[in-house]
Amino acid sequence: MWLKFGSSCYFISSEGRSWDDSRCECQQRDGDLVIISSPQEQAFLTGFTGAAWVGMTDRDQEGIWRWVDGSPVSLDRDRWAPGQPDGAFGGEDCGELRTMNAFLGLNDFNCSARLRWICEKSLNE
Ligand SMILES: [Ca+2]
Ligand SMILES: [Ca+2]
Repeated sequence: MWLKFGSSCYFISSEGRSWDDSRCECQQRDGDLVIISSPQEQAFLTGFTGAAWVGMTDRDQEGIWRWVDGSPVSLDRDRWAPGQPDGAFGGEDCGELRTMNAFLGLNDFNCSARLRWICEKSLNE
């Protein structure tokens, strides 16, 4: 499913893959996993799935979250699900967007989990 918001198009998958495989899928469509650069963009993308991969990781440096373009992820509590990122289960290095009753917002999760994903493609390029 493709959606337009602002100057980007977004693809929301119906199947689930690991974070790396999801990123490949996006790159094959000339996009990348979504970079959520504003609260408005996050609000728009919230609600389509229970959980979906987004383009952030702390693989390079544990606890330092960056988007796939290298920009820093906001540490604003309003953007993250309660208590996240928590590095649970020995380290969770990939980012997902959750839409669940008591678990709403960004979360760090195990990169090999198979989740749906959101790609972004800029209309300006
Ligand atoms: Ca981590
Ligand atoms: Ca977590």
